Amino acid sequence: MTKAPIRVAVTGAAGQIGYALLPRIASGQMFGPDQPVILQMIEIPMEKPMAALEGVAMELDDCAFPLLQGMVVTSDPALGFRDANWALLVGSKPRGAGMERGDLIAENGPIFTGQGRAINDNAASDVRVAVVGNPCNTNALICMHSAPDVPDERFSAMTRLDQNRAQAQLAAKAGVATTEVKNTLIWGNHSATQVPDVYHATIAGRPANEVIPDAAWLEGDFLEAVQKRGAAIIKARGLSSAASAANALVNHVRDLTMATPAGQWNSVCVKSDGSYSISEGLIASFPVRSDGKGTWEIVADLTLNPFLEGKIAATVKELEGERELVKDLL
Ligand code: NAX
Repeated sequence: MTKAPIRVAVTGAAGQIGYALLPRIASGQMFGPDQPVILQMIEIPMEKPMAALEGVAMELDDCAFPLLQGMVVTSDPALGFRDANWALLVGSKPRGAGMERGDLIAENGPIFTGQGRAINDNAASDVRVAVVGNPCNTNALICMHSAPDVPDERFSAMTRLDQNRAQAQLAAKAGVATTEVKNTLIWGNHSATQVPDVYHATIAGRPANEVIPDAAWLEGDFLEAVQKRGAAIIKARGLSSAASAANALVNHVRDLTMATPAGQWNSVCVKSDGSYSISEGLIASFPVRSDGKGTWEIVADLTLNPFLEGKIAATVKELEGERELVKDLL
């Protein structure tokens, strides 16, 4: 029997991540090869992005994807989020010249208040929300607080790209395929303070820090390479990560919808329950397992060494500072 379509709302749909993401969703890579989808693509009400979005929709038409059962092209969030089962919040205001991180947070706050309300009032009762637009943790926090009828555990933000970057770096250093590297993990904020954790990762079934017995590299160059990979891509390409970000969002949604293999986890920014000394209520990256039926849990009882404890304290401090900046919106 044919499945009912999933309605997927995507903001920033005419942007570069949107362009790489939409065909992946429409071809079945996010929700599966037998799951029809309807794409509800949302942009800002300005001539250029809306014209670009029309062009994206034309290209999606031209792919004749068997699973794509419909498209909505709109600048109206109420229409864009109507009956949505997933809301992928990719669009946000980019950092302008001379803008501090605090300015960026303040500028983006109202966008995510409005989108949270629109999701609250229009989306399907089972809606789940994934935030990519930066600063994604705090944007997700604002969105969650603006959608009181949607349970908090339905909100997430993305650190899967950072996890994938860490996995690729470890595989390259160890000279193995990426599939041999498991349980790389990101803690905290999706920012330069994020904490890539190799102390719980394995390479070919052995602890990563035994396979790569080079603490100076693991706590130095490796950490920096992951934290600063986004900047390195911008320097090389003149544009920020798009294909890898779209790929990570496909992974992120699958991480939350499919059962996580035994003994494994993925990095997902979710509402903190206070574990690992991460202040309760923050949206922070944790090791997360999904049961494949819509429920996830934070993996409990990992042991943190003093190095990780110190780094996690710093990223938590940054997240607390961001929460303080937007406290009027919460
Ligand atoms: P682009 O500037 O190419 O596209 C963003 C699009 O969002 C634009 O078309 C813009 O018109 C639209 N937009 C802005 N405000 C909107 C609103 N209120 N409603 C609907 N659409 C809106 O950026 P792109 O490269 O696609 O990146 C999008 C976001 O992802 C940025 O905030 C970026 O910083 C963030 N990223 C997050 C990553 C993560 O791992 N969490 C990694 C990749 C990326 O840097």
